[in-house]
Amino acid sequence: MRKTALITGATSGIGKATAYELAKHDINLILCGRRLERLNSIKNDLERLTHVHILNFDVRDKNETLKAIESLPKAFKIIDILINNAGNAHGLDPIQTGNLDDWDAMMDINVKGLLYVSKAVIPQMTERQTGHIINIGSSAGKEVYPKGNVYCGSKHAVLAITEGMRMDLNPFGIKVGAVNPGLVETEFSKVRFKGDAMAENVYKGYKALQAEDIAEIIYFAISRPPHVNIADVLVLPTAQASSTIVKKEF
Ligand code: NDP
Ligand code: 8X3
Repeated sequence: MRKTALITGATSGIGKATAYELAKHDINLILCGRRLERLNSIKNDLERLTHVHILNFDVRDKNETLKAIESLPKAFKIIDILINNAGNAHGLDPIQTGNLDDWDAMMDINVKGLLYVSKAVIPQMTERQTGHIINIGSSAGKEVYPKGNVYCGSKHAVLAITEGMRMDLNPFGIKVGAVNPGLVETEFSKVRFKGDAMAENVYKGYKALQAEDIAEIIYFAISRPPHVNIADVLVLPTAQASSTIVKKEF
């Protein structure tokens, strides 16, 4: 029987690449994001391969999130795979000059948004005693770097929540894991630096991971046999040894 996956942050980067990867493998898709035009265009593209439903909401809004997931039509009500991917860094500033709106955005989207979506999806998984949740963490969830303060804090929280979910959902046979990428060339830096040209330098001088690299790892994780749970993966570009060590050639 075909499975259904709900992907947050499916309009760009890792989430979008994951939608394309899963569609190739006959997985039905619920694609979420705020940019409706993009959701519609991805839906049009992928409907040749699989069944697609879009949900247009902001994960920061608790009520909107719960309502959107509640509104799923019958054919999409059973969610087998939840990929909590929506998120971004906002700013790269020392703690003493950090921007409160940036801090709110990171905690509200990366941490609380992930919780709201999970809260809406988990009950039908516990009821059916099956399901798979993959949270997109980061190398920043394993290691703090200068000026990374709140973003690193949000991703450390994602990893703690992932472990907590795995423990609490263990009696229900639900798989929970985290995929933690290092530097991936997406719109991430454009968002972090608010469109500043600086964003382009982040991926210069070395081969960064591509969104498709992460999408393939996510598919690998969800295609393991029932007794295998990929609990935690750290994946870096070959040029990256740690958050602060990247071999660049110009
Ligand atoms: P992108 O900026 O390309 O994609 C981010 C996605 O998140 C978009 O689809 C965006 O959709 C969605 N999103 C952002 N804010 C909200 C919101 N408030 N409500 C709903 N959706 C939202 O970045 P990436 O693909 O790189 O990032 C995806 C995940 O991977 C994030 O959790 C990020 O922290 C993580 N990550 C990224 C790394 C990198 O180097 N790129 C490395 C490690 C982890 P829309 O704007 O349409 O709502
Ligand atoms: C994204 C990777 O190093 O920019 O999570 O924090 S990093």
